Amino acid sequence: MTADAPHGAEAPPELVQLLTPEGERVEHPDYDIDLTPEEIRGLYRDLVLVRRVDLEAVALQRQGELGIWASLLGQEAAQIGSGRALAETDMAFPTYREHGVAWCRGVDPVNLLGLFRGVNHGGWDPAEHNFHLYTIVIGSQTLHAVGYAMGVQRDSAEAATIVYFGDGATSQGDVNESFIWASVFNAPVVFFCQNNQWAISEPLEKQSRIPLYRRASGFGFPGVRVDGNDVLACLAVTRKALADARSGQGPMLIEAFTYRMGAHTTSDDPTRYRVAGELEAWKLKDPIERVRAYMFKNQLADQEFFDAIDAEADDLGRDVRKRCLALPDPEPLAIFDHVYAEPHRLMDEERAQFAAYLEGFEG
Ligand SMILES: Cc1ncc(C[n+]2csc(CCOP(=O)(O)OP(=O)(O)O)c2C)c(N)n1
Ligand SMILES: [Mg+2]
Repeated sequence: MTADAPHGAEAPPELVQLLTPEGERVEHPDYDIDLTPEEIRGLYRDLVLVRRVDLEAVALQRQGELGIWASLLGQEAAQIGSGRALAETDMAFPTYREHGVAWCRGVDPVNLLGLFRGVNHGGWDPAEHNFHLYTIVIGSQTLHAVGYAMGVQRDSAEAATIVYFGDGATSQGDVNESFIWASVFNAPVVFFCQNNQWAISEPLEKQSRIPLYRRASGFGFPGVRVDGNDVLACLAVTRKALADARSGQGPMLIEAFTYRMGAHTTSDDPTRYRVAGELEAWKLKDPIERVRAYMFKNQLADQEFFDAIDAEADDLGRDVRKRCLALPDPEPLAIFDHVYAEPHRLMDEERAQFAAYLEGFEG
């Protein structure tokens, strides 16, 4: 604040929040949102259904039906809020945990399960859904996204790109390079960092001495920290950032402050490195409970609505499970099929070698 700022003017609160953990609607000077009861009910439905798909996937992994699963538990609001902010022509680049964003982009959850079951390499057409394939190499998708956004810019198209990454990813060179390119070329890209406090067993303190959103200023573009467990705030902040990007105002970093309530993946045991009290504290900030409380208080839905959503979630869980178990095993040689769009000599050689290896098992 400068010395001549008007009396009473205060810096905006660091964390953009529109819905408290108790379900109270609060105002923010820079961000607001006016949703119909129908739209609020739609967001609630998204949150519940996505959590149900996630729980089913964890159960399937535990039963040996998936090789691994990266749970989004606790991050539903960050993903649904930002995902529902996207226009159809916007493009999204996910990590491996963006099941909620995939849902918003119309990707069948069974495709996600197929990837973690090891029977497909993604299973959806990124161009059809404007949702890129999952990316495991930490942070690399930020460069792909900036390149894509620069292409959009050169086509003079009015579309924004959003790219998801974690708190740990902010330490990667790729992410920092992508910040530079985005800034210097004023690329229409929104960097959406889900700060879930952990990068496997590494806590946030090992990644940064300052709040992550403030990193953006060093690269020359704005950053904002939003309550990542508040679906309304995530929607409002992302909507504005995407609109700014589309209208030529360049990149923006959104830090969605949230918490990974589950393990890093089903291969991880968080009790080895974090205390139980931390999880208990974050359970009180649950992204779904606060919307439910808000809806109850303001009579935006009755018990019948909540029961119907629960029933729909159970049906979805059953359906996803059934279709996951019915996924056919691919031909072993199919692994070489979509590595390159066109025939490739190295692939041909490797396919031939692998075919000979497989033949060694017969007879
Ligand atoms: C380049 C690279 N280095 C290391 C890994 C192994 N790895 C997988 S997930 C992960 C942690 C990522 O943490 P964060 O960016 O916070 O995302 P989160 O999983 O918490 O959503 C690491 C180090 C990897 N996949 N890619
Ligand atoms: Mg993380």
